[in-house]
Amino acid sequence: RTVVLGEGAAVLAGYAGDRVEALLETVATIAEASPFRHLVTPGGFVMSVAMTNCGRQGWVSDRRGYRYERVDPLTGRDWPAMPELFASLARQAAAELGFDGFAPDACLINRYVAGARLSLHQDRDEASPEAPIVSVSLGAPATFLWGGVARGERVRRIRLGEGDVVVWGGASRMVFHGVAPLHAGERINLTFRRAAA
Ligand code: MD5
Ligand code: FE
Repeated sequence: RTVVLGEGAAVLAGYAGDRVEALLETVATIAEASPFRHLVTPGGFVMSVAMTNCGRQGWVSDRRGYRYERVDPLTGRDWPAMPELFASLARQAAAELGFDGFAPDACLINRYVAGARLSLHQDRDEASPEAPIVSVSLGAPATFLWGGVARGERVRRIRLGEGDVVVWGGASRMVFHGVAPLHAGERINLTFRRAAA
């Protein structure tokens, strides 16, 4: 089932289907090599969401700013490689919306526990904004906040559950978005991006 959110954006409900269990096992393996950690924003706040990455590029934040790095600053080693299971799911989901040939070089992995949230923001640290972003929800359900291309616009609330895949491309790529505080349980979100040109 596909729910169109806007131009270039849609929820593919349950799209991860029977791949969910293998995805979660793979996340655990990645986190053994590059553990989840709470990053600090440039403003000095500790993020409530814990993060790690896989792929050639990883998104990081510290007092100096937001950026992609080839080396995990926590371990001093490259981020774990992008598993084919991840890359193929992201490529297939993007193609459902007409974004053929999506080749993500970064997968940001977000872990939410009760109370964790992601405030309204745009994803603008990528050098290839013409590429979509694909997100995969695992574990506990969450309320996704979806605004407009300007910060003041009305925000819609969209419930995302396990196995739901969302593709954001085209005119929807730069919309403001966030995640409401998680009620209970644990939620993992995979976010596939094309970070380098
Ligand atoms: C999450 N993560 O559920 C969300 C899903 C992040 C982040 O926002 O930056 O890690 S990704 C949702 C997303 C990405 C890019 C564009 C849009 C949504 N959008 O246009 O709404 O942990
Ligand atoms: Fe985002």
